[in-house]
Amino acid sequence: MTKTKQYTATEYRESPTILDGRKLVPPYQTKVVEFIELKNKEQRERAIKRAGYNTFLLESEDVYIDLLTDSGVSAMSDMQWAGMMRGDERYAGSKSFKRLAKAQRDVFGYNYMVPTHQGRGAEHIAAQITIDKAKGGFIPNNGYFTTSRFHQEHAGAVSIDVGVDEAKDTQSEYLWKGNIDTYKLLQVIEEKGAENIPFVRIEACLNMFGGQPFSLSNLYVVSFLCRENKIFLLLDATRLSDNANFIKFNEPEYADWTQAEIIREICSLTDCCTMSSKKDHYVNIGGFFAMNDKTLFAKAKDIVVVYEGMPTYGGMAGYSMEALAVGIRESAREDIVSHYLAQSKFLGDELTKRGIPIVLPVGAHGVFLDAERFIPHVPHEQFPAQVLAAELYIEGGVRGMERGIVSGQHGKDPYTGLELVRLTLPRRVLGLEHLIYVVEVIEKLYKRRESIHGLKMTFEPPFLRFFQARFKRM
Ligand code: P71
Repeated sequence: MTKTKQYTATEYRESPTILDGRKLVPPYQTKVVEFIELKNKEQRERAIKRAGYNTFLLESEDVYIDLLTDSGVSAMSDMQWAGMMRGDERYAGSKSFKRLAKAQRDVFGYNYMVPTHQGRGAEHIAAQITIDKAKGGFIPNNGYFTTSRFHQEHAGAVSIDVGVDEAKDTQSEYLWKGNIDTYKLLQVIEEKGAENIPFVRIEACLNMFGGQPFSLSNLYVVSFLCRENKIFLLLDATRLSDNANFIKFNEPEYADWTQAEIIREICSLTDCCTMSSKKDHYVNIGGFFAMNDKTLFAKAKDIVVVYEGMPTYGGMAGYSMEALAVGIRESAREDIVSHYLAQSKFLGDELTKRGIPIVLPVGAHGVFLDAERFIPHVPHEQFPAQVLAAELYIEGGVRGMERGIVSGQHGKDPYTGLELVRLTLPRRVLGLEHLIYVVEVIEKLYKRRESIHGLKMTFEPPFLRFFQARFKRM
């Protein structure tokens, strides 16, 4: 594995292009460009109205700077594109799968894997084979993710949040908001009984709370508790390389470890992982379910053939597996990951300097505007994060994603979660100039924040409603 140059503390401190110890200068140059265009304000007004004030329903040609997600939108490297030419598309026994399986073993270290079309495909299989529908059960999570919770509950279990309280306070600067509160976890184990817990799930760079990492010391305790109680520990390894990078830079005990070593250590403390490779493996599509247990692997193979495809391609083409195999190895490289984490930090710092309320500390994959503080006059029932995302689009053609009551509300429960607009940075795609433009747009919007009013929902789909819900202005 490539060892990257280690900078001394002084070298870091003295360079203006280094932020929080990470280099802002990209470790790449651009070989292909995609042109983008800013539509005028009237066109933007019309476009968002047509989209029912839901940024998921905008046409991509109407979007100038697309910060909807970091999923499937990274720029691939030349080596990934080159890999695609080697794709072995034969139905069974593909060489591309062997290269993917080897990359998985080298970087993450699990014994077995089944590829899936993306993360939720892996979540589906994991939930189906570990949860007994008749018996149900409880799944402690460091925080929920929409698709993960859906699959746990669809399979018959109840998801329980055992994350730390700091994660729910956007202004707490606690570095490890992705940690599991081990006291809460123990309480759930005692109350529900270990035999009623199909697995504990810990997500890397906890998405819904701002892309917040867990610490390795927390994982040691969680892993110990799971092993003592004979409960499977499942890692949602989406953005794992980002989490490992945070550990290297912020958890002093591991400062001398390479990012690759930290990734391996995290995986070795868990029993299996679900992965959406569309994020930090820089591919447009792909994911997998990996595990150490032979019996679990056998069950996964039984299910994958029904819902995805042969166990040697799952939901992927040979060429996708090749791009992924290369992307997995790139994700272990500290220079590559450090660069885009520095971009998130840059965007967050510039907004903070201007008094704009965001989730602190800045997490992995972008910056989250705190809509409750940005527009405190708009109540939950009028969808503050939804309207803020719509107004941001109108202001400057910047597309963010609602992460509030529309995506977070669960059944009839009163909503107690955060109201956030996620500005997600596609990896290796944008330059600092784009980010400066985004800062200017948000600053203008902040100045006219009192002119922003709430929305009314006019269409609500039955599942994962945020994807297709429609709204109108109050
Ligand atoms: C993101 C996504 C993609 C997404 C999913 C649902 C609503 C909106 C956007 C996907 C994740 C994720 C974590 C932690 C599993 C998945 C599912 N994130 N775990 O953030 O962040 O993976 O999309 O490949 O199926 O935009 P999948």
